Amino acid sequence: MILFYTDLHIGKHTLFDEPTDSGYGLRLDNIIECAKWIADQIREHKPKLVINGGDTINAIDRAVSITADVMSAVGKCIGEINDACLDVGSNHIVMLGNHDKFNESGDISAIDIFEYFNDILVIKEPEVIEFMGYNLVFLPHMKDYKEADSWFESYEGKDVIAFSHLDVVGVSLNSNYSLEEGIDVDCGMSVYNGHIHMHGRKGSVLNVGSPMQHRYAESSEKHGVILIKDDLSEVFIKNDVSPNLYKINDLKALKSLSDNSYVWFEYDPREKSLSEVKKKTKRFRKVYLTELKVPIKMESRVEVEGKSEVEIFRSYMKDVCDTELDKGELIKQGCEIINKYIE
Ligand SMILES: [Mn+2]
Repeated sequence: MILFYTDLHIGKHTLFDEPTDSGYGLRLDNIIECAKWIADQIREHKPKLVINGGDTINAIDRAVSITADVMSAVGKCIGEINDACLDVGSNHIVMLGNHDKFNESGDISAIDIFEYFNDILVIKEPEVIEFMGYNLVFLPHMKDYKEADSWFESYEGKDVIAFSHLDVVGVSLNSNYSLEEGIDVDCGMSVYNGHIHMHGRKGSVLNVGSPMQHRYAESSEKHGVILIKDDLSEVFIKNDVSPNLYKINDLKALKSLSDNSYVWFEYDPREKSLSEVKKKTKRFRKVYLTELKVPIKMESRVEVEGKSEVEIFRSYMKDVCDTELDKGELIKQGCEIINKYIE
């Protein structure tokens, strides 16, 4: 049995981050929690091999985000998972993802630190390993899809399982963007792919998905890991520990969300009061409430002419407000506004 997990993206880049008692902050706390959940799955299912499909560390932005707390979290996360592997006697392989790379080739990468530990096998180049009667093809991140396809072709029809961190043609990276280039989905062998955070199958490629949600746009019911049994049947293990992230402004949509959610709710004060919204969102694990921005409609824009600011203002009053400038009235209204804010 093989357990495949991928795309931990250890780093602080997120919209949901704030200081926490642990000192790591909310984002790193959540990833550590997720890594512990993966360790629990390893202890429970006792796979012979554990494969990390890449993008372990979010180092893609030339390492600016790799601060001491991030490095500590990396140790904690991979340490937890590797301890579980040692406990049940599984091998642990960590593959290279694009976010781990320092340079295009990836010969310098954030996962190089694991090469110095005996218990972890780091794979940065395409490689084939024989394991329990199967050929396991490993295809870490590369931009040359033809090379990837040629690996698939050369092993077609044998007892092969592939593990990759690659773009896949036609697959959505998130709800806003889908890929135009990538590997062929009809390559004729079972491919378990990382890189794509949304779980789903496309041809013979199973995009396993990240074990937790990293961004709002990756909202999906399915985040977790995959177990591949010895008869090659697969089981998806859903992660119910890590929160779902939502940014919404529709009160009715709140009903269907699980309690284990971080909800950024934009409320319209003309429709619902803050206290009502607070009541309706109380059950969620974390809630951020902000007032809905009222967008400016393009058709409501009016060009006003004038040379000086006073002239522009006068013409605005005349053309748009259909009233002549009344200084006394303006002062009165100004004072009312100021008083409102001083209260
Ligand atoms: Mn990736």
